[in-house]
Amino acid sequence: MAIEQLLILIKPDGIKKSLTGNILTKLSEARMVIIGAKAVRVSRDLAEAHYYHLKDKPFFGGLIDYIQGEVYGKPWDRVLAFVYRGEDAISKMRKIAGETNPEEADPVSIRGAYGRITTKGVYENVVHCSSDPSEAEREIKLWFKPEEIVKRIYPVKKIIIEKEEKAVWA
Ligand code: IDP
Ligand code: MG
Repeated sequence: MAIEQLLILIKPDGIKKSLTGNILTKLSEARMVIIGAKAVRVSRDLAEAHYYHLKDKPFFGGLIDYIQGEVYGKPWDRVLAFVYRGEDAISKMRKIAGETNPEEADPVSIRGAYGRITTKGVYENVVHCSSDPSEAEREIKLWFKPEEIVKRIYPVKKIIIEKEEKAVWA
């Protein structure tokens, strides 16, 4: 038993199909706590960094287009990103998410219930779910800044940034 945290993304197909509520309800069965949450328009750099370990796969190009969501048009070209934390969070959440291939996933899992494989071969599997603690740490640090998470889960350092342009409420 270990306290873990992980990154969950509701991918653009989940948003377009209005599945956000259903997905969060299913995930809540694991009784984990949300410690970070936001909407993100995914840049190509972020998409490629997130899936860098798959860059040599034949489906990589389609996967990057999918996670960026531009094919779905506005306002669906975004994802919802969450950090969940709790006991054995990764295995519990992966079980609820289901297997990668939506056709092989348990039909009661999120991917089994809501996912599909497109005629172009893209696995539209509705959610991303980190698969081990080191992947989770890499992904959380890629998607979230320390101040966007309500708990100090990893060490931080203080730096002074001078002359940085930043938008504030007018
Ligand atoms: P995971 O999301 O279950 O951890 P990974 O192997 O890390 O699975 O793959 C990342 C994503 O890449 C998957 O969620 C899916 O969208 C896509 N993907 C994985 N394998 C295939 C494939 O064989 N064909 C098409 N897309 C795939
Ligand atoms: Mg993975």
